[in-house]
Amino acid sequence: MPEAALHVGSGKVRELYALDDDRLLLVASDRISTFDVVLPTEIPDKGRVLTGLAAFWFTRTRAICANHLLALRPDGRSTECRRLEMLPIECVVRGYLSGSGWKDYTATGSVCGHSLPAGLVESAELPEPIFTPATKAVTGHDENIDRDTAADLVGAALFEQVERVSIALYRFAADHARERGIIIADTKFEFGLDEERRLVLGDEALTPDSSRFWPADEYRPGGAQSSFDKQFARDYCESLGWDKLEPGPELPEAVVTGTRARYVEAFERLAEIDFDVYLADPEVVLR
Ligand code: Q0Z
Repeated sequence: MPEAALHVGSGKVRELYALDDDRLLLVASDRISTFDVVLPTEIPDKGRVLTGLAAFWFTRTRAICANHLLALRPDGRSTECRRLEMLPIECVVRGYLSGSGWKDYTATGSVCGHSLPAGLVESAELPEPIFTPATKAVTGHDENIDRDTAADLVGAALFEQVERVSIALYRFAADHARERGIIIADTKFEFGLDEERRLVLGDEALTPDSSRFWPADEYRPGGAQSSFDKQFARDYCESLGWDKLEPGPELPEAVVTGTRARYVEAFERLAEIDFDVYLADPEVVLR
């Protein structure tokens, strides 16, 4: 727990503290959620993997967009960030048809106003990545919105900018990941404005918690894909016949170990840094 910092928010698996008027501390726990339920068993170092990956991407995407990262703490799970005025939309980019994108496509043939070719199968790669904004739901699930609704929420000029920047960030990361055997099927960005009202990338970006990571060697369009990071935990939970209501089941040691190994593997493949090297000196991802 950080000292002399006010707790200002809790996510399912993260905590947010105010350091002063201008700075926040974002702390990633080792909690894991499956089927939207936080499990009682933690995955050791999961928060460090996500924090390290986000800091890696922030460092490498600075030319595409400024970001909120100020410092990475020696614990490897806490980042000091600039406090921003966050935009009221979730900036989702999809390169593949999955989740709510697939659901909307089967119902209407389009996703957030993007009319898509007929005959696409579940998990199909899209001809081009699409920007599919969503509202920020306080409880329950974010709701996909069309371009006009999103533009009404942030203004037309800012909408055009977040769409262009989001797609550029996704293309950069998805190309990098694909060359290393990971498909980033979709991802969610959260942007804010700084004191000069410049667009700044905030929150946690391009991690397996804010994105769908799929193992490229197992990619088979025409059905759901296995999750790079959470598949062991999901399969175990499914094998119990759990009703997916709170509380979730405890995970056995083998599932914990296997899941931790997948997170570490994602970090090492994408950052090309040994995770032990990150643990010894987290700032390696900033160079
Ligand atoms: C992020 C969240 C979490 C609960 C607010 N740089 C920023 N400036 C202003 N606000 C935020 C950020 Cl990152 C901000 N969230 C999401 C994160 C726990 C909620 F760790 N909320």
